[in-house]
Amino acid sequence: MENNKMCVIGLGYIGLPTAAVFANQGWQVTGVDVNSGVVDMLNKGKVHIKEIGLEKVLSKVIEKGSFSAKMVPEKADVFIIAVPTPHNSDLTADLNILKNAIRSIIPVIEKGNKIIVESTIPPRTMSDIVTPIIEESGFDTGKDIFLAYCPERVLPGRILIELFKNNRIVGGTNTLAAKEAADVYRTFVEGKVIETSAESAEMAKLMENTFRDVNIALANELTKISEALDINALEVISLANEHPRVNIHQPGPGVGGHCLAVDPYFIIEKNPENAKVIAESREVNESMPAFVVDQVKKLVSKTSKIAVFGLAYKGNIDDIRESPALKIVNHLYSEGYKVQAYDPYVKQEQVQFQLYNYEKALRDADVMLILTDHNEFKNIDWEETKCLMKQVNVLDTKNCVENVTENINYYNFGNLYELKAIKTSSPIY
Ligand code: SAJ
Repeated sequence: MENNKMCVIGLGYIGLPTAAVFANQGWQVTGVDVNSGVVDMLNKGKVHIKEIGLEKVLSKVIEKGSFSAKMVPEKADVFIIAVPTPHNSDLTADLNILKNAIRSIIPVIEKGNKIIVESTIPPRTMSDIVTPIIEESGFDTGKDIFLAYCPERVLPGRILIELFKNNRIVGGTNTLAAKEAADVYRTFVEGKVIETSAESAEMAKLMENTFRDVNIALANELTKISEALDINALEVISLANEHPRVNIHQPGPGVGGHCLAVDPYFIIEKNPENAKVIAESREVNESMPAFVVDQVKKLVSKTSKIAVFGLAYKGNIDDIRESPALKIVNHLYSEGYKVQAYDPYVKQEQVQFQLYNYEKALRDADVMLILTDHNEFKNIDWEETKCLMKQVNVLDTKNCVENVTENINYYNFGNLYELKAIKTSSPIY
């Protein structure tokens, strides 16, 4: 392959798997990261992030000499930028890391190079922020440099599969740039590689996650309305979804993760006057942790012990970023509850409060509060639970328990209205 030198800036969840896959497909890849510890580890064939199959591919490409990690960028034909775009305290995007990454490649770029940004960014960032940085250094992005935006769409745990299989959107700052950048992905992507403008690609990426956030907000709002009107929200969702063109999402304790709970703000900041449904949806989803605590308050008095089951933002992973469970735990502590939190995937060093094992979490507890749909929580051993807990109240905010039996007090988002009848001013036991 000619013109096959690539430099990937940012060796995190997206950059590292991307660099490893390109290196395994015949590209000569230099991976760049500002963290010297990460660079040293990678050069020894050890990965710093958990992802199925990644270490194997990395060792292979290091052995065949097609990948090496460095702290500064080198000359290449293609540059891929995959650095984080965190948000500021006012929820606007902090683009400093992205700007520094672009500036870091300026000394090594040459006419004819392709620069592709994969980081999630607010709409118009390519034209309003990235393009000027490159043009100020004397290059004409209309003809010297091919500049494009290609959002990532992979799901942790399946990254190496999805990098090959998923369709990709490649938005150029002009049509030639879109084609040149798309051809880079066509060297290995099996899905469709669709060429478009940078603005459409930026907005499409954000709308994919915003679509989910808004739809989850609708399910959460339905839960609140149904609780007030004594209606089973979960039954309503499954009935409505019998319609061939309806797909109401599942309600829950809130929306977590580094995508759905963050990306909508990148749209809101650019056009708050019009982003009304998007902003309201964020508010509804952000209100869910308090709503869950309100249900706990109806169920048991404030001195009770709560066995919190699940801290990760979604099932079967250890990721706690933006997890609503953390907000709920902190809220319960501040209300005076004794919290005994357990998560089979999350380690003590990831959180500020004490973690318990399964048995200790349930011991003398008054409520089992399920906040994550881990597979481990689908079939609870009720006999053991009865021995450990003071009273078997279960509040399953993810509707994930499959073996509910009659002689436990089981609540999910379908029968919350039953809690209204319970008076917690005097303890119910
Ligand atoms: N959730 C609900 N109800 C639902 C579905 C999800 O409350 O019906 C909650 C989950 O519990 C979780 C949150 O939403 O707290 C987010 O979970 P998720 O699985 O929907 O999304 P992520 O953030 O893990 O991954 C998403 C994916 N995007 C879409 O499905 C549109 C993924 O493909 C993207 O790669 C990723 O965001 C990203 O990087 O943008």
